[in-house]
Order: sequence, then C-alpha cells, then structure tokens
Amino acid sequence: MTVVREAVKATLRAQTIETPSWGYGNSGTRFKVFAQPGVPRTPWEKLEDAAKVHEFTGVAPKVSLHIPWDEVEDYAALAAYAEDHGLRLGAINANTFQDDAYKLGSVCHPDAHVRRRAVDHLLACVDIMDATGSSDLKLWFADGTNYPGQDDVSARQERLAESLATVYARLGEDQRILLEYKFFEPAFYTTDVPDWGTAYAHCLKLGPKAQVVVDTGHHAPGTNIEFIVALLLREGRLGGFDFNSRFYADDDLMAGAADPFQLFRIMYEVIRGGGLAAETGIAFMLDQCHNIEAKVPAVIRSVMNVQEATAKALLVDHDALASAQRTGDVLAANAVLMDAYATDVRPLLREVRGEAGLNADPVAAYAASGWSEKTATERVGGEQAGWGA
Ligand code: PSV
Ligand code: MN
Ligand code: MN
Repeated sequence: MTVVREAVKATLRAQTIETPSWGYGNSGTRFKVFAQPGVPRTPWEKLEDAAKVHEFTGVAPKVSLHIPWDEVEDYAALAAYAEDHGLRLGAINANTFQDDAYKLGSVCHPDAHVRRRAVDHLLACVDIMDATGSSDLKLWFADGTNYPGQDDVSARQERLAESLATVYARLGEDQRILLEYKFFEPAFYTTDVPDWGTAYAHCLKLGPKAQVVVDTGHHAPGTNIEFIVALLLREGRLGGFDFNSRFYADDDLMAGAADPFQLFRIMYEVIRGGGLAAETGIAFMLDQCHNIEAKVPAVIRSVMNVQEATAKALLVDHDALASAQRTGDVLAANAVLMDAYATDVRPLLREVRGEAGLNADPVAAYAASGWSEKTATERVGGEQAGWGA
C-alpha cells in the first residue's frame, strides 16, 4: 500500500498542466464583458499571472499563447521572459476566425485568396514556434456553413486537407499539429471539423506529426468522451486535451466544476492507456474563460480539480478491476472504479504539496500573497485582446 501511495505521489508531482493566456484576460459572452481590476494588459503580464498559478500549484509550468491576441515584436524575448518567471511557452493557438475576410470560413473558404491568407497566418504561427521553442501548433477552425446548399461540403474537406498539408510540410522535426474538433458554433448547419473522426481522418492523412485534441466542451450532450480518449490513445493520435466544463454547449467553465466524475473517467482512460508518461507527449491544457469569477484563483482551482481527478484515477485498483472484468463480475468491477472515485484525495494532495515545499492550500496561499491587490493597483488602463474584447 505504501509503495502504491509513493508511486501515486511521484506521478502527481511529475504531472504538468498547461494554462491558457486568454484565461487571464477579460472575457465574456456576446452580451457583456465584465471587466475585472488588475487584469493583464499585455502578454507579458499574462505570463506574470500564469507564473503565480505555477508558484502556488507547482504543476503549471507551461502557458499556451493565442496569436494575434498575444502578438509581440520579439517572441524569443517573450520566451525568455517566461523562463525568467519559471515558465515555458506551450501551444501556439492560431486565430483564423476574427477577420472580416473569414465570414465564409478560413482554410475551407471558397475563395483561394482567403484560404491563402489563413494558411499564411498558420505558417506565421510556425515561425513563432521556432522563436519560442514551442512544439505544438493548435488549430481550431470556426469554418462551416449555416444553411443547406451554402457551399459544397465535400469540396470544403478537400480545401481543408490541402491547407493542412501545406502547414504540415512546414513543421520542424519536433513540431506537431494538434487538431481540435467542435460539433457546432459559430457555424450552425455544418462544421468542417465537427468530430473526432473527421479530425482523426485528416491527421492520418497528414502523418505522424498530426494529432487530435479533445476539448471536453466540444461534444454533444451525452457523448462518451472517455471512449474517444481511449480510442485515440490506442491509435497513437491523442495529442492532448483542452479541459473545461460545460453544462450546455462550449461553456468554457472551470475544469472539473460541472462534472468531476467525467473528468475522473477521462483520466482513468488516460492512465489505463499509459498516457501520463511524458514520452507520449499528451498535453494537458486548460481552455477556459473566467467571465464572472476572479481569474488567477479560478485557474488555480481548475488545476487542482485536474489533480484531484488524476489522483483518484491513479488509485484505481487495477488488479481487482482486471479480476472482476475477467470473471464478468459487473458490480464488483464498477465498485472498484467507484471506490477510487469516492476517495477523498485532498489529504494526499496536501501531502504532495507539502513535500514539494508548497503551501498545502494553493488558493489560500494565493489570496494571502497580495498579488491580486498589487495588480489591481498597478495595472490600470489598457485593453487586451481576447474573447469578447
Ligand atoms: C472556441 O471554441 C475555442 O474555445 C476553441 O476550443 C479553441 O481551443 C479556443 O477557442 C481558442 O481558440
Ligand atoms: Mn479548445
Ligand atoms: Mn471551445
């Protein structure tokens, strides 16, 4: 038992969770952006906030950027600034959805000039990756149609494949495409990458440096996400996660808030398939917006929720489970999973943090640090780009 406990603790210590730059900025719905005091005005200040999350949790050393929201003149300098703050720059998220030119799509647009513009942006993102040392180009396309007959759905797939192939050819040896799917929104009739199957098919065609990202908010209600995870992992095409919670659609609420049991089931499949091992390269990213709650503590809370789901999943008794499965004991097998899920892992995580020299309670430690008061006083004026900006 002690051996298992120590192994679980070592795995929890080694876990890394990547936080999104846009989670620190002002964001909102299409109805209203509620501004918060002390919110970062620049990518540099977003990194300062992200550094606080890492300082108090110890497991969030990477930050995803979004281009051009996080546009700077010197990306190598931004990477150096991250390093000075104990961070590394993670996935570069491309933005091909906010220009007027993209009304009918970006890489799937019927006009070759618009497609070229979108592809050029993606290539520019790879240039940024070269400068920052990032290995992941994360692609989510808002492309789709609103009405039957609006465009040739199959031709759009062809354009998508062609655009992706151009970008794939530009990738360096240690760089990859992480392709995200989402079942609807902003398009309401067809979406060009609506599901894992479409993303997987494109990745297969592209080659081994293209993998699928599972954003937990991007499925129809009732979808068994952990099955998708198990399948992609088995096929070697699970590139990573965009964790967040949803009650209805792409709500982008804190990971583990709406359905912690689902997060546990996902983490169980990850662990079952060996996906926590660093060599798999699976990126555990957050993709969230904090519209009404304080941002830095919300990111801290989300990181802790992922840790709790991971800890519970690590506690599943594999031998007992395998034996129950072998003998067809449905109830016993289910009980093994439920026992792990019902375990209060908070004391274990407090221990892990204590042993790493961290405060056992990251949210309280952040509150006591005075960072939110300091930034509220010092960061005045300015408007940062991002969701709802
Ligand atoms: C839009 O749905 C989205 O939430 C995607 O999940 C992307 O990952 C994210 O925005 C940033 O572009
Ligand atoms: Mn996402
Ligand atoms: Mn989303």
